[in-house]
Amino acid sequence: MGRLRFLNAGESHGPALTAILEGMPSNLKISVEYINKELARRQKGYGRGGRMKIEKDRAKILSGVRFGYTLGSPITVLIENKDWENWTDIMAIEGEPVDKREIVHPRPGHADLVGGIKYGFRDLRNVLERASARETTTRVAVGAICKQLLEDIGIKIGSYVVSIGELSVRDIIDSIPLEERAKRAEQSEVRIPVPEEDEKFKKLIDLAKQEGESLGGVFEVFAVGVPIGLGSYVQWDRRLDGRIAQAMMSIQAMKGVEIGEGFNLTKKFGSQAHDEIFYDKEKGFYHKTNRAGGLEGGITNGEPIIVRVGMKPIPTLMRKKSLHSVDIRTKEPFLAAKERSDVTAVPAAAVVGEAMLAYVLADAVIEKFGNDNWIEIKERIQKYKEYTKSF
Ligand code: EPS
Repeated sequence: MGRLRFLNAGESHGPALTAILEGMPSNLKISVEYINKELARRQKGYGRGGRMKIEKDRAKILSGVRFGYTLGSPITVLIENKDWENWTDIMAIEGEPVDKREIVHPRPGHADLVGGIKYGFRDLRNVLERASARETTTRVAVGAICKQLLEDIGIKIGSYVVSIGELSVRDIIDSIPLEERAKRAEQSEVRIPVPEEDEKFKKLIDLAKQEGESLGGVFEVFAVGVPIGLGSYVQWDRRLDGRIAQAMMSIQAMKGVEIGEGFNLTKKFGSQAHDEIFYDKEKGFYHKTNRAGGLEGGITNGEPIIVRVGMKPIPTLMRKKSLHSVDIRTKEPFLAAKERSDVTAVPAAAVVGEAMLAYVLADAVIEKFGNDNWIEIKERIQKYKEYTKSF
């Protein structure tokens, strides 16, 4: 089949979250510590709620890895929900509910109402448990495995936040190289590439918290060191830009994806919108600009892949006067349910975005170069890189 795939399972307050990643080649070195570091990165960010104080996400590998190397068989990752011990009654696998309270006031913007109607639930907890962004923990674990494959062939992925609410650093980061932006973002409590601006962002988040509000924002994810030729133009569902957009939009609360200069390109004349082609014996084919964000014709062009993703504010509001909703039993107007939640999760979402990009790129690498034995695949990639230079 030559493609990677993963499934995940688990409810937000169930015993654990699991993922099965299938299609990884054999003989790839995997570090569990690496996965755990990525999981910790996802848990950070100013503006997270109480749940992150309870959890210390750690990955347990149940299959597919032996003595630190992949076997080529499905890799199962398990992450326990520490909070489960507080939910054993409400989330019991068998028996009758002890706590008779049900969630009947759907939150506008959440899956609550549509999920309840679709699956026929009178207790909307049955929806929110799976719709929750808690699920992204497993995406980050899978992404961390994919990142290890990519790094072994020189592909690095990073991210940073460019705006939260009305506050933006987009105009002041132009001169900072991509990898430096990510490095600096690691020092920032809100993942911005200019940590000196943190206080402004934190004040806004504090204000939102005081008001019982939530905030969205924009983050950018990039990949450097990507060879020319991943993805394809020959069929719609093989176009890599489309695959990246789908992966990003599938993250909870995402409402927009741009690649490269994205919507800004629509305002320019053609002569100002494209990246001219140059050749150098050492570098091979290259561009001096990267407006296309590393993708032309659904194929990587060797320049960094740049993806910009827009996240809406989290639907759970702690305001006294919450948003209008309807009691699903009585059909009377009611104010939406309040649940413990985050004020903002844009910094964490950026880390999830990295994981999704890592997955899509690892999939594209495997699609192009095969998925049996990583040692053999790496040799093939090396030869291919020489070919693209001398083409
Ligand atoms: C999250 C865990 C959740 C939320 C958040 C993300 O935990 P809990 O619901 O127990 O507080 O903090 O999810 C949402 C905001 C949502 O609407 O789903 C996590 O692990 O990232």
